[in-house]
Amino acid sequence: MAPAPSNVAYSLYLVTDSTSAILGDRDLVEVVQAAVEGGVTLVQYRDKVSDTAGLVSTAKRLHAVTQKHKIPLLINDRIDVALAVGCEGVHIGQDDLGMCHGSQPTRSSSDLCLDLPSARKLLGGDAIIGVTVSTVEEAQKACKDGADYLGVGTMFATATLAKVIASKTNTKGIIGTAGTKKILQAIAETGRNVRTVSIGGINASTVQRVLFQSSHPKKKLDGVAIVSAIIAAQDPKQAAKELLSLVKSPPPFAAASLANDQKAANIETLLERTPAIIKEVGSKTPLSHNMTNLVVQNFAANVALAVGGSPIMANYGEEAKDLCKLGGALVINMGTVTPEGLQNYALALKAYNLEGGPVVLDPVGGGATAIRRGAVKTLLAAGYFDVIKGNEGEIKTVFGTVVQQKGVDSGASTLSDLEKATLVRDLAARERNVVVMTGATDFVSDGQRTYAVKNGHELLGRITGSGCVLGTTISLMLAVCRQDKLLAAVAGLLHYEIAAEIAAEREDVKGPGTFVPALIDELYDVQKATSGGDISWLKRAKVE
Ligand code: 3NM
Repeated sequence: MAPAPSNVAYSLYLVTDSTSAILGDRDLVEVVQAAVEGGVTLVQYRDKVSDTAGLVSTAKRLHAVTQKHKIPLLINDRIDVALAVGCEGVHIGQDDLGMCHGSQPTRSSSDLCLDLPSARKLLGGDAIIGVTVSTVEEAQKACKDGADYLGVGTMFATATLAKVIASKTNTKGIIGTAGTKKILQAIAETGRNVRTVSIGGINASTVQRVLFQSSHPKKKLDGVAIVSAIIAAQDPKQAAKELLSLVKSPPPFAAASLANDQKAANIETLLERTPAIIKEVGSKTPLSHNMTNLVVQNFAANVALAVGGSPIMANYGEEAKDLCKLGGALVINMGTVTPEGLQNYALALKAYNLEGGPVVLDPVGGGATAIRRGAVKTLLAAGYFDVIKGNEGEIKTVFGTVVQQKGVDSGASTLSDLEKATLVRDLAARERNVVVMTGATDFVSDGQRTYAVKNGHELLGRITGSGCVLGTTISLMLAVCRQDKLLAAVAGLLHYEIAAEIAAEREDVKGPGTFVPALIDELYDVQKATSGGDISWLKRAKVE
């Protein structure tokens, strides 16, 4: 017996595909059997090509497999097939809710695909009925109509979807982890216990991040639905086994995080713990792997050295496979972005994510051109960033607000301090990371703790790359403090901005030109002093 609807495990939901591009010339039932042996917890038979007799015959064979393993079998859209087979339920795709009869070549007017309430009437209260949703409104309606679970998507662009629904008129949007989180929140607010899986482009390298980043404090995904990463795998059993074990463990970049009650809970603890981090950078000289723009390469390498780290300016993505194992951190700075550069960033990001090595995103000039807005989206979909650091224009762009930056300048601020703090907090909560927004006052948040740092100097705005090298500084702090990323970001901000203040006050600093070498000197001095136990510079800290 398959479990009752309320006890179904949604962790690893296999959705089948019968097109040769994915299945090849293999027998679908054998592939599904292998996947079920590997640990799939639920199967949906989705076949847009066979006629009704073929569907019923294959569904019966599949049902024999799933029954043996005591997991449910659902049929995509075709209630008549589910009834004929006596399986556990159906999945109703949004595209099918409004166009049940006859618009697809293989579908005839006698095929039975219905809306949810009608399906429920026919199948009864014990049947499992799921619906595909890609918007908050669709999710709210499906919850109200009594869905047992929702397939939330499309997570990432997927070749499978393109092939499967190419003939449909209503193609769905790519909603990513941010869109999924909004839907989860809306479901939580309905007060109904409707289960959820994410679908679209999910595979072994994305699954943990999907579960981690989509998660809303009030509702998590119950699992993931997968087509090609299992059906098209050479060894579907092994693929399912690996995916199930990934679903059940946190991603490497989250594994090291301290429990909330162990993190620096207020300004006093943040300031107290800052010197130890700076000192550790000095003693460990961690690697700061910079994939950065043409303008600041030399400056960033000098700053990394002055702060106590060991820089490498490696823009070739393949190198990250080795570099990510050296205990350092990566900075992806998308200034002077090129198509090839973007591919390299995505490769490196993946390597660091797999290893759990911290990554800083600096979305330089993200709101300046359509290409850079696109690059921001590509990078956010490509992997997880532990810290996103940018000016107001850049952070707004990452959040999804359309702004027009003039080059890499932030542009005039349109936000009050409270609005800035809210933006930074909301973006950090959405991405489940740390966001730093620079300006006259810098704002930093991990979605729960939000601080304003009022250190720094006007001369930082008069030299090129001052924001970029802050990213490099923060990367070094992150390399030694993975457990509390907010603390690492604050330590980096304070080291950098207070050194800038001290440099700007020096008598030999006459303007931007003399400020640059003085800044490098003072970054070095703050490191040296702190490592020697002198933390008097920290008295200048203005954090609130
Ligand atoms: N439905 P893969 S995405 C069947 O967004 C299906 O509703 C989707 O295939 C939706 O795991 C999709 O190979 C295909 O990316 C998912």
